[in-house]
Amino acid sequence: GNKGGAGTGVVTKTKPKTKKPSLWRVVLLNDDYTPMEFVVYVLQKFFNMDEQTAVQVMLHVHQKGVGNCGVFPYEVAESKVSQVIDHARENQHPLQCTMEKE
Ligand code: TYC
Repeated sequence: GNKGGAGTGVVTKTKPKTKKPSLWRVVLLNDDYTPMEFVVYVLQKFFNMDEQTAVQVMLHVHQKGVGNCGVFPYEVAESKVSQVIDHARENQHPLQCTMEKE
């Protein structure tokens, strides 16, 4: 803002002290092997979706190859991706999950 007032030539810039956390989209990728019901379970368990929404998202990924699970601050998104991949590997499914900046 112009803190000196009109015509003084004094201009100070006010910088916000805190940054908004950047948001990251968590996406699920299709594969030929992970069972549909496993994907539906993952969406309910880790993304708090109701069953109907989870089925819709799973079918979207199955048909289009990729789909949106939600948008979160960086550390939350990172944690979701890890939980999904860990749970998939524990059950020997190749399910892939990643994150992209909003
Ligand atoms: N394509 C899988 C099947 O036919 C189902 C599936 C859906 C897998 C979504 C992964 O992210 C995925 N069993």
